[in-house]
Amino acid sequence: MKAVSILASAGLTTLVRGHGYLTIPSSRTRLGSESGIDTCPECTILEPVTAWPDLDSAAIGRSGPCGYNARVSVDYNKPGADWGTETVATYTPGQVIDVQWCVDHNGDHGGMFTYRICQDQDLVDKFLDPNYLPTDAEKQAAEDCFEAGLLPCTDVDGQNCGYNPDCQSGQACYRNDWFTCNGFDNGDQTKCKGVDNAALNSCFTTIAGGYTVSKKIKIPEYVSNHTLLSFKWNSFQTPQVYLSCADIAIVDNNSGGSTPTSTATASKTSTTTAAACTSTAGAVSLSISESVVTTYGQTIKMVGSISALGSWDVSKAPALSAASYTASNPLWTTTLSLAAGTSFEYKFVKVASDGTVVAWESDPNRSFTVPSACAAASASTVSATWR
Ligand SMILES: [Cu+2]
Repeated sequence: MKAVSILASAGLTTLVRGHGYLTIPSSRTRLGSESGIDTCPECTILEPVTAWPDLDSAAIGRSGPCGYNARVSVDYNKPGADWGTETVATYTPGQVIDVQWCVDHNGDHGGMFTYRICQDQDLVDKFLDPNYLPTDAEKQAAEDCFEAGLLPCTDVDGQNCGYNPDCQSGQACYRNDWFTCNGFDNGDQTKCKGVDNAALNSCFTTIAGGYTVSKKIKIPEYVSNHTLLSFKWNSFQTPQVYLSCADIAIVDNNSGGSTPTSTATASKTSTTTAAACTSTAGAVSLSISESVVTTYGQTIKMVGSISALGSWDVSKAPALSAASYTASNPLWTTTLSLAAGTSFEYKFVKVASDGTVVAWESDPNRSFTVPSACAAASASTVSATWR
């Protein structure tokens, strides 16, 4: 009996040490808490991991970019009726927005945190399907993309972006693109609580009450009707990483509800996006790039389900250009003008100089929907890596 109770309390100690989660915009974790299925939203945690000083070194494994809460066995990488399948906020490209997370009074581990957006819609789509649980490999691929899509503190004009006082110059954590909590051993009002110095219970946690941690981020020049904002906190005190994500939309303000006819009008009056809209009314210019190593004589084509992409006939599919290709950045690019709102599936194919197919990309087909607004064209890109 004695041994059992010691084990039980040791386990409890581990669980009680925490922690934090994204609250604004409403993360899946917050929604899970508000719906009652998650009894400890601040416990969506990955441990033990090497969280410090190299902020990028921890493999995220099962936690994925949206987090896995082992306490309640909820995987937030899959949308769910209890934590949302729709977007909770709509932003515009380049907008500076307020974001907030909540740190528990009893688990303020200090450290650094960041917000990220992955601009590879194919990868993100795997996290938007209520009937599909991404594999660990897909979670890691998405995490790599989110890491590449870090939204730097320094992108927001006038925002104070300091270095973590627990971090020495030359260490991997000595960076101010991430946000930092205050120093760990400097008395009261420090650590993550010290960012806002907010009152206890200024946000909801289940263990000991929470403090808000507020920052500003700049939404990238990117549009998506449904994508994810991922929050990551690497703690300094413990080998723990916290991940949560929120379902958001990024749409161009100039575009809302435009028909092809009215977007043609809009293109004449818009100052920022007119150039992308000057072609055919209702057409959107798509910048395509595919990162793929080829050998001399090979060409990359983009073949797909619509006639502009050859209707799956490689001989009729448009070829990409190697004009930007270098050994260190093997990029094939092109620009396509497609009707707004068009949805299609596609793959990239390697074609030999005689036109025969050398290789198709692996399944499944990629998919894309051309933004329904002309004004979105300036940010319409398809950026992919051969698979
Ligand atoms: Cu903790």
